Formats: sequence, C-alpha cells, structure tokens
Amino acid sequence: MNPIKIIESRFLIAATHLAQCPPECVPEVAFVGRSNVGKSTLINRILQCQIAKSSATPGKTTSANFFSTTWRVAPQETLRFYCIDLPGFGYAKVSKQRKKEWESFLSALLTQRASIKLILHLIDSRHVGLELDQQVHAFLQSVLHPDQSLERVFTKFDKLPKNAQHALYQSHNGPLISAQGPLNPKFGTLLKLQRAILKSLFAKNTDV
Ligand SMILES: Nc1nc2c(ncn2[C@@H]2O[C@H](COP(=O)(O)OP(=O)(O)OP(=O)(O)O)[C@@H](O)[C@H]2O)c(=O)[nH]1
Ligand SMILES: [Mg+2]
Repeated sequence: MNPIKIIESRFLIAATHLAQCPPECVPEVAFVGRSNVGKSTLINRILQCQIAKSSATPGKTTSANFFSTTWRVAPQETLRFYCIDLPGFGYAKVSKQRKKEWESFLSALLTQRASIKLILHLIDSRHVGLELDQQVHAFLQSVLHPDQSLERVFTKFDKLPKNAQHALYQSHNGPLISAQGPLNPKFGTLLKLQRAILKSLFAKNTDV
C-alpha cells in the first residue's frame, strides 16, 4: 500500500459570491456543518498544516475559503484537488440578513458548482440527530448529482466517553471520524479519511 505524501497546500481565495470562486478545473470537496462543529480544524488535519483558521468562538469562517492541495499517491502519480471551507450554519449571533445571504450563497455553491464531487457533512459526535442537521442532510441529498457523494463525518469524537464512542461507531457502521489529537485506530485513522476523499474525488482506490 502506497503512503500518501502531501506535496503542497495553499490558500487560493475567500469567496462570498459564486462569481468570486476559482475556475472549476479540479475536483473539490466541500466541508459543511453547524458553526463550530470543526470544519476548519478537519481541513487542517487532513492537509496536515495550519492553513484554515479555526477558533473556539463560533462564526469564525465567513466566506467560502478555497485551498488547493497536491498529493503524491504513488511514485509516479500526483493528484490535485480543492478543499472548500464553508461558513457554519445555525449560529445564533448572526443577523437575519447575513444569515439569508449565506444560505443563498451556500445553496447556490452546492447546487451549481459541478466540480464539487464530495460533500462532507460534519456532525458533532455529542449531538447526533439534531433537527437542523437532519434538514441539511435531506436538502443535500435532494440536490446531489449522480457523480457527487455525500458523507457524514463525526467530529469531537474524543469528547465522548469510551462506551459512547463504541456505540456511535457501531450504530453508524464504521463512520468517518475526525478528532483532534490521537484517535484510537480502532475507530478509523487520518489515512482512512484521506483515502475516502480520494476515492470520491477521483473514483480511485488508493488503498491497494
Ligand atoms: N476536542 C476537539 N475539539 C475540536 C475538534 N474539532 C474542532 N475542535 C475545536 O472546536 C472549535 C471550533 O473548531 P473550528 O474548526 O473553528 O470549527 P468550524 O466548524 O470551522 O467553525 P465556524 O468556522 O465558526 O463555522 C475549535 O476550538 C477547535 O479546536 C475535535 O475533533 N475535538
Ligand atoms: Mg471554520
């Protein structure tokens, strides 16, 4: 099995309108989820660098931030794609007007940008089944194109007691899990997440 080597990652642009987004020239993975769920943190974990700004205060990310990354997946093969860090939804302290603008931008981005091949819907492991998350998941499923996939990733898994970790893992049939710090390999690894992304973006199995 070839290891994955991240050759480079860089910030491209912060977009607040569709027209500001970069040309659709590579496959993209979009990170969607409630405010403070850990979207920016997960991008940093996947790319193995502090490239996306995260914060303990909700509402940190206020634009669609595009990051380009290039990975070596075999001695002679590199793959390039974009990660899109999005503003969170459900943040109470944002004005109604602002919320409306974000919602329409997010829904335009997710429905009209054909280069988005994978949407990762992040869910806080401690709050599984929230109505807002269910509504968003149903909306995403309803707008998904045949060549796009939607996956749930459970964040803040490390904050769950051990027995709850086992229960969540089993009830969701080995879901994708993100956690800050070391994760018990029984519950998945960073490599598993990275390979799942490559598989969706490039229809490519890199674990052989
Ligand atoms: N313990 C733990 N903390 C996490 C994890 N993921 C994120 N955090 C923390 O949660 C807080 C929010 O993380 P962000 O990555 O900024 O969350 P976000 O979803 O990008 O938030 P917005 O940009 O405001 O929508 C930060 O203090 C992170 O350190 C995790 O898996 N475990
Ligand atoms: Mg963020």
